[in-house]
Amino acid sequence: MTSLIPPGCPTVLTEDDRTGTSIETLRRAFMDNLFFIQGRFPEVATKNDYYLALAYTVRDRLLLRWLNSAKTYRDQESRTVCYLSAEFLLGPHLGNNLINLGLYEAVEEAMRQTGLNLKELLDQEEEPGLGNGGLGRLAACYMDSLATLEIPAIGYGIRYEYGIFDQEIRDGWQVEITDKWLRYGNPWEIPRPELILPVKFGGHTYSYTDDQGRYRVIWEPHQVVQGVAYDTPILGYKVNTANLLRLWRAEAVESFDFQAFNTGDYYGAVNQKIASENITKVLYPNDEQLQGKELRLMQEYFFCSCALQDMIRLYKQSGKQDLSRFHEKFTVQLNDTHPAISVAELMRLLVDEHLMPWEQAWDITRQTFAYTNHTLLPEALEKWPLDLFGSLLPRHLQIIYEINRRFLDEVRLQYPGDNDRLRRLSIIDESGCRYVRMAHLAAVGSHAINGVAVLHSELLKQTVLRDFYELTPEKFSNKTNGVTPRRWMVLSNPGLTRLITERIGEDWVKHLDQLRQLEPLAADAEFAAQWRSVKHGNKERLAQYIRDRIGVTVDPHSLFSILVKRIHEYKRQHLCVLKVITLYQMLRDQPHLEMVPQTFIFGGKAAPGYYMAKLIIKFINSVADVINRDPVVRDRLRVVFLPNYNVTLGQRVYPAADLSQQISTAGYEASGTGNMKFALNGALTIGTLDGANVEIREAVGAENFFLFGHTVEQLQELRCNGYRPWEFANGHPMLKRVLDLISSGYFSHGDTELFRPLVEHLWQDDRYCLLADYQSYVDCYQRVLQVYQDQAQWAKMSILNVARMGKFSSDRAIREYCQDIWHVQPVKIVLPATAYMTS
Ligand code: 6GP
Repeated sequence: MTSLIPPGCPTVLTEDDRTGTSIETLRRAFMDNLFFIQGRFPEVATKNDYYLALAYTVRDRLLLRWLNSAKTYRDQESRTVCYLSAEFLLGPHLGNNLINLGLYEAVEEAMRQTGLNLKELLDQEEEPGLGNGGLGRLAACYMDSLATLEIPAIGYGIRYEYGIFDQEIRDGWQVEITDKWLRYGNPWEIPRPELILPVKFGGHTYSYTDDQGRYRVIWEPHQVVQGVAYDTPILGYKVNTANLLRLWRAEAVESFDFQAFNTGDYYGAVNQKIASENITKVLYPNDEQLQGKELRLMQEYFFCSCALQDMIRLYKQSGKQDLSRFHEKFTVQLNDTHPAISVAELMRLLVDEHLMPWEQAWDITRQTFAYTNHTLLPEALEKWPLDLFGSLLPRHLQIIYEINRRFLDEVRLQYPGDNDRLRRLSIIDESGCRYVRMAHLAAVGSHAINGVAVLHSELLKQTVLRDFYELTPEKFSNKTNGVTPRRWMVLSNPGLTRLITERIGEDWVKHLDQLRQLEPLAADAEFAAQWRSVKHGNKERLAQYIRDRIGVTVDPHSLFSILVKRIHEYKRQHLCVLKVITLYQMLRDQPHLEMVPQTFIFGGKAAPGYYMAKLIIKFINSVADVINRDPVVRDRLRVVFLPNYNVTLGQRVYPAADLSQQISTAGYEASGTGNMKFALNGALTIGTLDGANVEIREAVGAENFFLFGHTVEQLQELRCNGYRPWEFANGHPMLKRVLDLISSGYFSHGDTELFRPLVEHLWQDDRYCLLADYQSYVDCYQRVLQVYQDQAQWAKMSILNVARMGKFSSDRAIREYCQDIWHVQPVKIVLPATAYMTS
C-alpha cells in the first residue's frame, strides 16, 4: 500500500488536529468540528452542536487507536474473543472515553477556555440503552476490561432502533415511552453499508446426493434479510487497544421485492421491506414470558448468523480457505441462551455451506463455544415451541435433531436403560407441548459452562443443569461477575477517586486489589473525615437532582438507603416498603421518638407486561406520597422513587448511597452487580446470603456487612414443611398491622382493592418469602441505625468495604475467563511514529 502521508510531512507524531492531545490542539480541533461537521458558528450553536463537535474530536483520537488495533490483530492473526450478546447496555460514551484516553482534565480545560462547561456537554448525550439490566451491563463492563487488558475481542449484538423504554411516572404508575436514542444521530458508531450479510428465514429444505457421493441439504428460504454492520470502538483504560463492538441492523434485501414490484404489488413490496426492518426495531423487555414471540427468535438468529458469517469472513481474510482451525482463531462466549442458536448455525455453515464432515464440524463447534448462565428462574429459561421454531428455521431444527440424536446415544452408553435421564437431558422437551430447550442446546454445544457467582454456580449444578453436571462435571466452573472501576468509580465518583489516588497512587484503577492499601487508613481520623465529606458532597448533588427532578426535598444529612435495580418480585422491593411502613407506624405511635433521619430511594423499570412489578411501583409511589406529606413524620422519613433508572442515573446514585439494599430471596439473584458498584463507592450493604452478596460479605468481613434472612437451605426446609405465610403474619403483631394498614386503603385514598393482589399474594402464597424474612430484616435494620449513629464507626466500615472490594473488578473476572476458558493472550498495540498507517 502506498503512503497516506504526503511527501515532506514529518515522520514523528506531531500535534495534528485529529490525534493531538494538548489543550490548544483539542480546542482548535473542537472548533474545527463545530464548523465543518456540525456546520455551525458559535453564536447559533446549540448545546447539542457543542456536544457533537466534542464527540467527534474525541472519536478521532479513538480511531487512531482503533485502526491500529485492527491492523495489528490482522497482521498477527491474533486469537480473538467473540462475545455474543443480545444486549450491550453501554451507557454514555463521551465521559468514559475521556477517562480512558486520559484526556478528561485537558478537555475540561479546553472547554472552559471556550466558555463551555464539560459537565453540561456530557449531559447532552442520549445513552444507548441497548439492554435490560444486569446481563447487558455486564457485557459492557466486560468489553471495557477486555480492551484494558489488551485482549483482542469483538462484541457482536443487535443495533436496536429503540432501546429499553424511557420510564415516566404518572399518578404513581409507570408509563413507557419509546426510546428514540438515535434521534440526534450517534457520533460513536461507524456504519459499514458495504459490510452486509444475508440471513434466511422460513421456507423448506430438500436433500440430494452430489456427484461425489456426499449427502447435501439445501435450504430454500421464504424470506431473506440482510444484516448491516455498525461499528463502535471500545477503548481500554490508558492503553492503545480499542476493540470492536459490531452491532447489526436488519434491512430488506434490495433485489428481493423486485418481482412483487414488477407485478404491480407495490404495497406488498413495501410491506416486505417493513417486515425485514422490524427485526431490529426494538429491544424486548425481559422478565416477562418471552415464550412464543416469533420476532424475538428472529432477532436472536439474525445477529448470530451475521456474527458467525462475519467471523468466517475475517478468518478467510488471512488467506486460509479451510475452516479446520476456526476454533483456534476464535473463541465464542454465549451470554446466556439468547445466542444459543449459534451452535446450530455454525454447524449449518460448516456442514451445508462449507461441506465439512459432520464429526469434524461438531468438534470445531464444541471447541468454539462456551456458555454463561445468568438466571435460575424457570420462567426466564428460553424454550421455543417446536412448530414455531421449525417454520422459521427448518434447517436448524433438523440439525438440532441430529445433534440430539447423537448426544442421547452417548448418554445411553453411559446410563443404559435410564430413560428418565434421557428425557431430562434431551434438547427437545417432550413433556407436553414440544419445545426446543435453548439451555440444553448451549450446554451440549459448549466446552465450558459457567455461573456468575459461587452460590449461583453451585445451584446451577444442583438444579437447572444437574444432569449435565453429572454427565460432564469437567465442563463446569464459576466466574464471579465484576464491574469496571473506570465507569463506576473514576467517572462517576471523582471526589472519591481523587482522595484514594492522593493516598495510594493511581495504580488501583487498573489493579483494583491495590485498594487494600486503604485498610490502615480506616483508623486515620483525618482520612475518615475527608472520606465522609466526599460522601456528603455526593449526597448533596443527588439531593439537588431529586429536588429538580421530582420536587421532593431530602436532607443530605439523613441516611440514604438505596434500592435501584429492575423491579421484580424476587428482588423484593416491596419487602423494603413493608419496612418503611413499619418505621412510619413507629413515628405515628410515638410522634416524639428520636430516630435517625432516613431517606429511602428506589428506582427501576418494570417489564411492561409484568403486572405485579408495575403494581409495586405504584405501591412505592403511593406510600411515598402519604409519608412525605404527613407532618407527624417531620423530616425523619422520606421516600423517593427516581423515574427512569438507567446507567446515567446509576452514575449519580451509587456514589451517594450510605446503605445498599440487596434483599432478594436467597437462591434467586444469580449474582447482582449493583451490589458491587455500591460497595466500591463506600456504601455498606444490608443483604441476604444470595448471589455475589455471599462473596462480598466474605471479602469485606462479616462485621462490616449487615446480614439477614433465611439461607437457601433454610428456605428449602421451610418449603418442605409447607410454608404458611399467614402464620408469620399472624405471629408478628407489627407485620400484621402493616399489612392491615395497606389493605385498609390508607395508602390508596381509601381504595381497598388497589393493593389487594399484592397483599393477598403475600398472605396466601408468598413465593419469595417476604413474610418469613420480615422480622430478621427489621431487626437487622435496627443494627444499621445503631451503627449509623456512630459516624466514626460507619466511616471506618465504609473505608474497609472499599479497601477489600478489589476482587469485584471486571478485570479480575475477564482474566479468569481468559485463563480458564478462552486461552487467549494480550496483544500490545503500538502507535506508529506517524499519525496514519503507512503500510
Ligand atoms: C442477570 C441476573 O439476574 C443478575 O443477578 C446478574 O448479576 C446479571 O445477570 C449478570 O450476570 N440476569 C439477567 O439480566 C438476565 O436477563 C437471563 O438473565
